[in-house]
Amino acid sequence: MLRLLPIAQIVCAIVLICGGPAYAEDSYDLWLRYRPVEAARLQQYRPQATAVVQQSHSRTLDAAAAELRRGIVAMVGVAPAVGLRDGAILIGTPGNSRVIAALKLPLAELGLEGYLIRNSRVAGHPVTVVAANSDIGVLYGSFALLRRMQIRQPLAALNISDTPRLKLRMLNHWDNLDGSVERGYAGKSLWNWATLTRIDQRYIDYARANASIGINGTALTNVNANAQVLTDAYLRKAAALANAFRPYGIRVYLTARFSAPQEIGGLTSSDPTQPAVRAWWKAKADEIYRLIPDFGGFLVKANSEGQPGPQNYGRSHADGANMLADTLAPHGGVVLWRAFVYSLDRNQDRIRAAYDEFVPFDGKFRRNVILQVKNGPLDFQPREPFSPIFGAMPNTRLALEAQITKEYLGFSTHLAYLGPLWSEVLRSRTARPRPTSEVADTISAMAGVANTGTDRNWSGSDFDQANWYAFGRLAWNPDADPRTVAEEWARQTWSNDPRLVSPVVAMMMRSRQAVVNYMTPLGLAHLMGTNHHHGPAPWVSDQSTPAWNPTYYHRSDANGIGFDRTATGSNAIVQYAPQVRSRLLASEDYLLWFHHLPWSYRVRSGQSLWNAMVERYDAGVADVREMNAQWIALRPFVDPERHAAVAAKLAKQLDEAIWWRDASIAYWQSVNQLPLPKGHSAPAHPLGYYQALQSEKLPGAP
Ligand code: GCW
Repeated sequence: MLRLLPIAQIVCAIVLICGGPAYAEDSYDLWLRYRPVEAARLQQYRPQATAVVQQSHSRTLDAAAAELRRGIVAMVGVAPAVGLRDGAILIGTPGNSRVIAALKLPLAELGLEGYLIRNSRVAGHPVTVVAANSDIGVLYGSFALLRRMQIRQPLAALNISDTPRLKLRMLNHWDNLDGSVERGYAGKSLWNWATLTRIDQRYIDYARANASIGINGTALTNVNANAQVLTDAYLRKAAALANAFRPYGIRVYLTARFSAPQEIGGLTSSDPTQPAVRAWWKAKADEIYRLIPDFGGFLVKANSEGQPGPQNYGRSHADGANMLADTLAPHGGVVLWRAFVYSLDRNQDRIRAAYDEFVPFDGKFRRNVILQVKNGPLDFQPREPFSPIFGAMPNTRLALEAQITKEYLGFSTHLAYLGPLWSEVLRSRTARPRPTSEVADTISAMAGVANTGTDRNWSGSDFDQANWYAFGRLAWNPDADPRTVAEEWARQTWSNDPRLVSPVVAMMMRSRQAVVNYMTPLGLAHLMGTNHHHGPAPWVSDQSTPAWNPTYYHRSDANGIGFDRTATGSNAIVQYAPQVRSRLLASEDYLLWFHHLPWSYRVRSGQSLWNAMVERYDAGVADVREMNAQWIALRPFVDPERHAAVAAKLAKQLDEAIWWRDASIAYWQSVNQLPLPKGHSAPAHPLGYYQALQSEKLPGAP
């Protein structure tokens, strides 16, 4: 054995060097993999990607050209030339390319970020033109052209124009200065504050990935903010990142801790009405803009979950937001002021709080304040109705905050594609301010709580990359079909083989509802362990923090279950426009969100509520079982590295789905004493087992 070891090592080394697939996949390239095009398509692509032609230079234009070259050489196998010829790709704006100006393209409607891709003729040569009003539009168009190639669409007879519907499309990193990430499941923070201002390739690749999906802003730091980031040393580091991201159209934002004037400014108060406080913030804003001329602005969590804010001084959210906004306005910056506020009083309905707090201030915020509202009124649950603030503040700019990192949907372990969740919210009818309005019509921005970290695969799992991707695509076009987005992601990320594409898309499209079913069926919410937010804990009831407790939300007893938000209960339903109330109240997706019902209540199928719940738990587990089988069957079409990584996650997800189902059922049975419906097997363990497991007294949590 001992003598064999060196030989075994040599054999391993030889296999590593010579053997294996042409590409070792480590998931780092995200959806920008640019793998070689199959022979049939290659015949079409090669003559249409012979050169990349630019008539002037800027960092953004150069980045666009470099990306096209990188993609083309990898996909088509021939390095593109630089001069005009048949099959060239010509990139630019009328301002920086005489040839493009001469084409007199219809660019007027495209705004600053839109683009146009067209086949045309220049000096007798057939060419493809990627044109826009700005270099960043050209970059977006270049990525769009590469996407077409990656998903094997024809390059002939192109006449595409596209422009983002929302002006601001940003990531929010809940990254702390010590490198930890709040609710991060993909390693440490991407920002290495110790080595910054040095720019690592990873920052550039982050910017490329974001630009490829149209993200144009990034808040680097946690909303649970540390004032230190506003000190000179950190601002210089942030400026280095801003400089690296600038060519990719991404502006940097920072979180502003409301008590910063005291913490780092030596003042005795942070009262927003005090001249000294206002002067401090004004000087701070001026200092930031000297370092970062295109600084995006501040993101603020105030008077929420212990964060300081204007209410500490008897001032309103509007007082606080407007004071900061005034310091940024001369520089063109904005304040993103979060609406995530609530009290822990068990006699109040937590989900009413944000609306009650902010709607009276409609029209009272400065034009450069954007109120940032979570998609639902609670907190990123697997399913919630849309927040009633959307549509209710027509004189205030609103951002929709979505959570890409899956705090409540199984972290980076569970496969849950969030495209359908976000699309469901964005397409929800608010009936305000116009009868036909949908959530997407009421917002001018989207912010996504990022799922990125130092893990080689960026997002903690391969399939979580899809959520980053889908967030960008939906922020660009909230009407985009999440299935189409899933398919384009799958083709770019895995392969264009139809034997892979359709099962992968099918897995993705069923995955979010599966999570809803095994965690929080029929409108239930917030049933997880209350600190880590992972795993079932419907029994938790801590009198000191009621609005963080599952029992506060499900309100179950021997007679029934659910939170009555109709007129007989908290009446939160009146926060919605009258025209949408009946739809929300009638939806079984929100049944126990809005109603407290007896266990014997008959759902639409005719089953009792209890049997319907059990059926959903079973369906959720069955879906995950099938996703496992679907993935195993895909082994021939996926590289071994990524196949194994996903398979391991899915196996764990199945264990945890069963854990959720069994623990939930065991608990509900302890409450309602009802037998299980026919055909359903009893939970593997008694309730006490799951309770102990959740409090981590038992080893071997699933
Ligand atoms: O969902 C809760 C999270 C907190 C988070 C907070 C918020 C950043 O559990 O970790 O804090 O929401 O959105 O402010």
